[in-house]
Amino acid sequence: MIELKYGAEMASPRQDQAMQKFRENRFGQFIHWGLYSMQAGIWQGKDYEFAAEFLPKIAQIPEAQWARLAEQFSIEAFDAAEWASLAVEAGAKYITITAKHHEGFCLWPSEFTDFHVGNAAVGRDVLGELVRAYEHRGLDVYLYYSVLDWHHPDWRYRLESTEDEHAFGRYLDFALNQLCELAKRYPSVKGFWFDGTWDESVKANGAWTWRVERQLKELIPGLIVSSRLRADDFGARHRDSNGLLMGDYESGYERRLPDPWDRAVTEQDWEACMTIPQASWGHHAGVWAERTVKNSAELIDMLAHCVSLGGNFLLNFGPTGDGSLAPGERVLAREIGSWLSANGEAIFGKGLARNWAYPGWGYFSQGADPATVYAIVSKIPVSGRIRLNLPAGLALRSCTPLSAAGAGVVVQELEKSIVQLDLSGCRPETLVFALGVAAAASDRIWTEPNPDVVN
Ligand code: JFZ
Repeated sequence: MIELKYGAEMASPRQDQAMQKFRENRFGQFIHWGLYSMQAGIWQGKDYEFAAEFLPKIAQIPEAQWARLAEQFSIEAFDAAEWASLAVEAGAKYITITAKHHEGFCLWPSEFTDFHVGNAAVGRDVLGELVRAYEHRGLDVYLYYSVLDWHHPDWRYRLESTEDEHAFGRYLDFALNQLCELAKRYPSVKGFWFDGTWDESVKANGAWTWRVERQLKELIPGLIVSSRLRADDFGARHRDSNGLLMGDYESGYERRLPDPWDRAVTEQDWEACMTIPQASWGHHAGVWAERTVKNSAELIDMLAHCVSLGGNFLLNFGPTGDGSLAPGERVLAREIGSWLSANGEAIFGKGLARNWAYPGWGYFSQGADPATVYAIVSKIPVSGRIRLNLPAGLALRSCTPLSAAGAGVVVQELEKSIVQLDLSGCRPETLVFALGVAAAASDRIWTEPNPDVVN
């Protein structure tokens, strides 16, 4: 073990109530919203085929010109209660909002900069409205904060001179002040999701990242902080130089999920974040983004995939620049929500089904009850039949579809631990459904390994 001052604080996952709540929530709504939402990936009529929140960099827009967009941020169609309603309809249990993205524009009236909603056309504390609206509907609120800041004059990518070091030192004070300000203004938030910490300048300041985590946790007991904040004494990120996870959960799964058989990820808490189009977090109005939009069956598959490996799924929404929700995203939210209202039992508070190998046609999940396993069927084979390979020593007791979609399932016990489910009678229009499988110790004990279980 290397001696570290600013390494991981814990060797194993937190078990306190706040962390358990994070874990049970499983499905969250990510919101990327800022000045970039108004431009929606388009500048002077040109569709920039890149993440909309990166437009000022991609289209090389001068900083001062970009900052003036705040004068147009009047968000007349914005209604925090309506956003919260949609999140509830989607079945989300928490929300992570971009308090400040790379552009530096703050959704709360910050004391430490003029570049905020209070000075924009809207002139209100938009973040405060969101925090209250979402909490009112029972959702946990997390704040996204980008340490990278394209607007602040003291931001540096790397530290090449003493002048850089002084400037960046001022920047870090500024960012810490803003973070403490957020914690004091919105003390009910459950956590912080950090971003923009990959540059050399931040990596050279592992001590600062350590201090930020500590101070925020002193201000808000039980606070949950993503691994993306941290660097250690040597600039190692997410994991310290000893390989231990920093922060409370791994937040590095971004637009990708672990392999569905990769059980190593279950050793810690983790969350994957995902865009609806292929690669834009901010609302993008171009055809480019529209072409790649995922459908609800794909997103539900991803949610189940995460849950089956003990992870959370944070699905991103990009509201438009006038404050209204994007129509296509409303539809998806409702479709996911209606699936969850029938099948949520297989998702919320569930995680790895320890003894059940990855089945290929979908995912297994399990909660505290060892006798019940959920089979989430998301890839029905052409044959219309799937196999349930039961762990050695278990026999099937019952198999109950959670929704009408699975009602036509026919259970055929083949031999020993192999059960076949014939799905040809299930409603063909339904692409994903969950079954509750109750398995009990078998009265027919066998000890030889099951040749059909692939390890
Ligand atoms: C970052 C942001 O740049 C982006 O705008 C968005 O907010 C997203 C959630 O986070 O983008 C990243 C960050 C990390 C990786 C990739 C994109 N990564 O580690 O692969």
